[in-house]
Amino acid sequence: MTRLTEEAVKDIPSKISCLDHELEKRLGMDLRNFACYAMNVSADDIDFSSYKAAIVPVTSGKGIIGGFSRSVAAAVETMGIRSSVTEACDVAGISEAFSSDADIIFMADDERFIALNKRTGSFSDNIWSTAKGYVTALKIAEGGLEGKKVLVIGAGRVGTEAVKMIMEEKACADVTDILPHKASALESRYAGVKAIRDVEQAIKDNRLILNASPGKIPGTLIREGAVISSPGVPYAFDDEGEKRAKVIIHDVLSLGVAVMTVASLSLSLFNVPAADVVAEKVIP
Ligand code: PYL
Repeated sequence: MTRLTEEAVKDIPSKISCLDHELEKRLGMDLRNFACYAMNVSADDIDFSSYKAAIVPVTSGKGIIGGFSRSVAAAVETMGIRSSVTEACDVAGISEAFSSDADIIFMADDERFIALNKRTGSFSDNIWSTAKGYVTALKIAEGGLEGKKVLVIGAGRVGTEAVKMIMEEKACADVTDILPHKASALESRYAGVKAIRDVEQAIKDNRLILNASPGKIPGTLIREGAVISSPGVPYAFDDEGEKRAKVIIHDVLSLGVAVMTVASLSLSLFNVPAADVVAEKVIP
């Protein structure tokens, strides 16, 4: 997954409310309602104001991304959950969060970004949540995916989760990746998935696209009326692509954060059996 940069996240806190309105305009739901829809729970069943979130900056690996924790806090706050960034980082930050009245603790290193629910001992994951968010956005924008074909660009962790979810929607997927063996691996794993080598032809051939890659996509390849859901960072599309597409759903962080927030809460709400759980039980 591409590592975000300070530049990519710097405007999120100041722009989060217009992102919320933008989502409402495009998909008919604000961030909170969209995330509940994606997780198949009713927003009325969650008292968001009764929760508190703590975001712990993590210095491991490539270190802290300036503005990342504040951006996560801004997205969670937009959903009606009081949020703050811990003073301390790493383990000291986790103990600060545990000793505070925070119910959900967010933390991200270079490999994983999780939301740990202190009340239930379960956690949700950003990769799964981002894929869930962008497949759901595609489904809403298209009015359903059943019986349709989606081109998934990028067979990384988000793209792979997205392929699984597209299959669960009774659709089929063409997958392409700069490393052909990654697309072929998905083809051999899932019936209904086809690995495609010629990405340019694939983009020309497909009206439904989920772009989970960091590459630029020339607008001249995009079909008129294409419906595109694009978690990939950096943003892939030029003016021509925006003109030709019916809709392009993209944001840098908030959609995945919103879904992972509801995913971490919904376990405490419905006590979902472990087998169906979207997150993993950390404390049996
Ligand atoms: C979660 C984002 C979405 C896209 N790429 C993922 C990424 O950049 N992961 C690294 C996050 C590092 C955060 C850093 C901090 O500021 O706490 N450890």
